[in-house]
Amino acid sequence: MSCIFCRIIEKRLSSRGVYEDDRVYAFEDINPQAPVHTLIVPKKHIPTILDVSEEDNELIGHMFQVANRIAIEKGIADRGFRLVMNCNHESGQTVFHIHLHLLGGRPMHWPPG
Ligand code: DGP
Repeated sequence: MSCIFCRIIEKRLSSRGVYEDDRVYAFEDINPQAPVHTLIVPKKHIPTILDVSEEDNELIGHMFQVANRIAIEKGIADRGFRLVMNCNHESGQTVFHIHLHLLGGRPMHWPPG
């Protein structure tokens, strides 16, 4: 198992967990870009957005529900937050197991860098 996020999900690598159920694991990003920077990761290994299929529709929706829940729990829902999912190299994707970045706790700028 060479995927770093699969190893984190399997608890072979340590992480600071925020939420877990049978379909997703959410943990704090190791290199936070904002006061809140949590990664919502499906337990199913899906390398990129391009590999998402119709059978994943419910899973992807669930990831957004989990992000909402964490945003509320961390007190950033009303202020606002950003959800980001990178795809392939030019976007900045470095881990090829899809993950939703939940970013908040400071003003976000647009366009992103
Ligand atoms: P992306 O660039 O979109 O593929 O985001 C990958 C994120 O994963 C990046 O913000 C840093 C984070 N990350 C990489 N390795 C680890 C790790 O071992 N532990 C944790 N907690 N986060 C990691």
